[in-house]
Amino acid sequence: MAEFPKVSKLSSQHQKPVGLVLQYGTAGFRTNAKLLDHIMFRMGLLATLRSKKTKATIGVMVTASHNPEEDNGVKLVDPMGEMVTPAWEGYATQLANAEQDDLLTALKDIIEKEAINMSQGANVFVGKDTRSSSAALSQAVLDGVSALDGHSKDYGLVTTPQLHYMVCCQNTQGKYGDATVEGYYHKLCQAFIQLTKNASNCTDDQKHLSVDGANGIGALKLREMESRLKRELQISLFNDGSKGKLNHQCGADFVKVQQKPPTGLTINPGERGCSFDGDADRIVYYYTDSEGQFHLLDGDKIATLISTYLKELLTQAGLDLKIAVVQTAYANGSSTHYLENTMKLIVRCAKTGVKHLHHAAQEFDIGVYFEANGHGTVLFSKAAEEKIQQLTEDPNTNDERKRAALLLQSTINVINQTVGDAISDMLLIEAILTIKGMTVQQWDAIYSDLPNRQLKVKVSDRRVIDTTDAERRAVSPAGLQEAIDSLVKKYKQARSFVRPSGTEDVVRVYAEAETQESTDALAHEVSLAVYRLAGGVGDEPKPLH
Ligand code: 16G
Ligand code: MG
Repeated sequence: MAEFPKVSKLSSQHQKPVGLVLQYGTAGFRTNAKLLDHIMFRMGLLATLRSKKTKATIGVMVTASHNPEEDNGVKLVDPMGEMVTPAWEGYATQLANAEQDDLLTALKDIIEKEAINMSQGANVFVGKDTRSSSAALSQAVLDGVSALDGHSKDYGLVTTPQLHYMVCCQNTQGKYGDATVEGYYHKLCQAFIQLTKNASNCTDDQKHLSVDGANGIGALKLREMESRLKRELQISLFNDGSKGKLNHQCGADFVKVQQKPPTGLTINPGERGCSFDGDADRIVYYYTDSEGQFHLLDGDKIATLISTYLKELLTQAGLDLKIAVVQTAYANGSSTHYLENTMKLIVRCAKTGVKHLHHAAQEFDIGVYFEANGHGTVLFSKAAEEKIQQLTEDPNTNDERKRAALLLQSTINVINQTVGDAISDMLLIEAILTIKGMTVQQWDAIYSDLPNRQLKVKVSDRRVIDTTDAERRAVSPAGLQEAIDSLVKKYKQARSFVRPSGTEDVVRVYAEAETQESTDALAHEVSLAVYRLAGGVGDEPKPLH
């Protein structure tokens, strides 16, 4: 096999710190930016191999999403814009952790295992977020691609979903859209304008939305597209990165975890606002009522709004398509209950992490998937898209059915089906509220969340916890699930589960119940059970009150 002199030469400029071990986590590598130079170079190599293997364009996004500014990370994007397949996540970890002298061996190992034809061409799209470390790190990715003589295109500053979109457009020869930022704006804004143009009952007040850009890339990109929406949607953009620090006291993660508005954003009572995260693949909505009470509309509320709207349109269009909602164990029990029992929708539960939900949603004609934290999108099968298209062209369709089919078609175009996308989700939500003439309060009133609580427990090795049933039940350590079951029985409408985090060295505990008091008591008791049965370290968890 070849000796890759260029890899040897360039990799010496991107040396791995001896002994450093990092894992390709739930959504890529993520840690302090100072530790990532060699990882980026090697992901450039790996993306090039993946491109040769798939004979398609592969994406590499440099971002650490909602993490602090000092961190950075990298995500790999597969040909249809989805996240890289699990076997290659394993290769990513192997390649990342090979000591400097073993790099070529690790590389050859992957080439052999995957029987990669090295004379095949390669093409890699690279994007980055606004972190100060991102420029040098994305250059390291580009170096990795050139070390294997791959072709690369540097998109510079883009949101994570924009890069996913570019990859999909490129590999579908433009069928999904133009692989340019301009093409992305054009497709989404056109669809949004189509959707909202006939909504007569929308006042100027209702057209106003405050957006918290988390001082990140989403703010920059929203600024670029804002003028195209002006008449239909009036955006006030806060935390646009001009002064504040990325993700600091703002952004979707802050708002969801703290259950309070981001700093730096002012909205009047009753007005709606939304927050993006640091790479704009996540969104949550909120408002404050006249008593000053904060109301969060998270991924579960978003999934409910979208699936209800789609189901109504399918009925109006007379289309028999199988629609389902995919959630995770973190979905509020009230949302699941409402979707199953009132909306009569199919609901599936998947493991935490976008790739798992995405995969589950692909099994339906229309799969609406959202994590409670605001990651999500809608997938339409090819067959569903074709049926909708046919209906819009059918001369025998009556007006009501045609209108519904046209709305469905524009809905498909406003959605970024490759991955959850804060900008696209925002446009879809705004369009639905406009079409339905619905206020944020009415949306919020569809169902009431059960009180819930999340806690973290430190244990010596979180891998002792193994789960099943989409993380809803623990199979090890022995006795833990039984302990949780008997604690849950003490409270009304209660539910609780534990799982090892995929991004932090902790065990996460979730509890919900009829009242906040019983929820907090349950969360604490389950934390104690984890601490005692799964090797807790440090002080025992203390009661919340
Ligand atoms: C990652 C995932 C997110 C998931 C979270 C869980 C993507 C793009 N991101 O951020 O979906 O909710 O991990 O973190 O898939 P945890 O395992 O620490 O609870
Ligand atoms: Mg993100």
